[in-house]
Amino acid sequence: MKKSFAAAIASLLFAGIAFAGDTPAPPNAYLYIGWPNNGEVIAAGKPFRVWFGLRDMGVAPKGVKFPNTGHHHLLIDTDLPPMGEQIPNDRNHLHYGAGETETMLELPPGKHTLQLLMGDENHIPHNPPIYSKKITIIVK
Ligand SMILES: [Cu+2]
Repeated sequence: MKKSFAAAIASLLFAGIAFAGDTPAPPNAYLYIGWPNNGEVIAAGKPFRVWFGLRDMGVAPKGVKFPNTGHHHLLIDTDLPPMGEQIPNDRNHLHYGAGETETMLELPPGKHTLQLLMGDENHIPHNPPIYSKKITIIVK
């Protein structure tokens, strides 16, 4: 009994260290993709606008430490990255470090997933992490 309680505490501590950054998220922050909608069919061969929706949290550029803010990351065709470290910077993880709240995107024909994830001034997800639902779009 005593041992399992200790193990539970240890696993909670481990989870806290491994799966979240140090920057607190505002309590009611809500992140969503304003457009496209889940299941949207998009014309191939031309850029489309992705609108980043965020409530009860502010946007600040990368490198700027200010309470209750972060900057947007768009995850394309990938799952959420590890929450305790810097969000990767590659073609599947786009950073909007200037404080952008929308972007133009062009994707090859096919099914794609989009998901937003907030990162702090050092590109590390907040605690708890603030991310949107993952949506699927069809480009054709
Ligand atoms: Cu970033």
